[in-house]
Amino acid sequence: MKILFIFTNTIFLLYFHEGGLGQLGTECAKLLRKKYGSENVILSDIIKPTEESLSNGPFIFADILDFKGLQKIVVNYRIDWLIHFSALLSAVGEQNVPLAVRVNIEGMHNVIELAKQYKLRIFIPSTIGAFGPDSPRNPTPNVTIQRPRTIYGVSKVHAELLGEYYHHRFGLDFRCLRFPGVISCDPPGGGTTDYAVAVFHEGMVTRRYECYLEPHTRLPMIYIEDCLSALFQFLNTPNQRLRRRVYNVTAMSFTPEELFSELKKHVPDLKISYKPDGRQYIADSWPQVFDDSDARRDWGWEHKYNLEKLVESMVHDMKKNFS
Ligand code: AKB
Repeated sequence: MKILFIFTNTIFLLYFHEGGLGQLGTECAKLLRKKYGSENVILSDIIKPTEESLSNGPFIFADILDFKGLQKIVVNYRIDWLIHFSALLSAVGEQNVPLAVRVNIEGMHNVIELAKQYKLRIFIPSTIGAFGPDSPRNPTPNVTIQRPRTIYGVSKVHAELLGEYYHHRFGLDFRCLRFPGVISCDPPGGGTTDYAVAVFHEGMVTRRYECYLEPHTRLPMIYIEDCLSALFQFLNTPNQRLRRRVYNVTAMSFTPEELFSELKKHVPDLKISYKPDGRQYIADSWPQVFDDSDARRDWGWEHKYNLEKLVESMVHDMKKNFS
């Protein structure tokens, strides 16, 4: 009975550039392992894991571009739930569009087909980056115009639509949350919202930070704990309560200036300068305020962290982790 439970509840986390061992994946695996047992959550990547990631539970090599290899894993480990974080994020995707197409689009084709063939439940995150300059920016509703101008955004709209299609056409249990910038102690991974992570890493050590976005650039954000709660709650919501497969979620919206002034309450000698680069163009096309009322109504989503609590918690964790 127990063994059956283990196999039928095995969760499979895939990672390429941002995922299993990336900002979301590591933390997500910790949470799921606590809830479902370490052995039931398999973390995967194509890069060498750290000692820490190996100590928490099983880890295997998996390449999302190798469909046969993925089939073998699903069969051998009797996987029944797939969480697919693999993606090149917005800024890094613009630097290597062909690779972003392979990882974000071809990789997604592989995992969705795998999920269909083996009747796996599948979660794929989307992003505020799935919107573009033609979308309403304040607030950005769940259903509206989506014409993103980054390959990352284009690949995420594609994933949302293909996932919905597989759900309606083949009955696939596809679920997707559109996340805003996620803030955690893990190092930033090539996104446009990363300044809000980097300022803690660089600013708290060197007492200086050069921001690549203009001071008034407002973007939606969420603290990692809230992000994981949203994910966990959403994954566990019964199908009949979901009115859609793709939901916006968020916790707050702030500008670099607002974040830095909150951080200065803890680090008064922090010196900030601004040198906007190409990421400004991306940020200017994204939502400023994200409307997640559908998630709040349908499955009871509620955030706990506002800007003040987020900064307090980040400062505390950074001091603990890096002292
Ligand atoms: C990025 O900035 O690319 C990501 C995101 C908002 O999806 N953090």
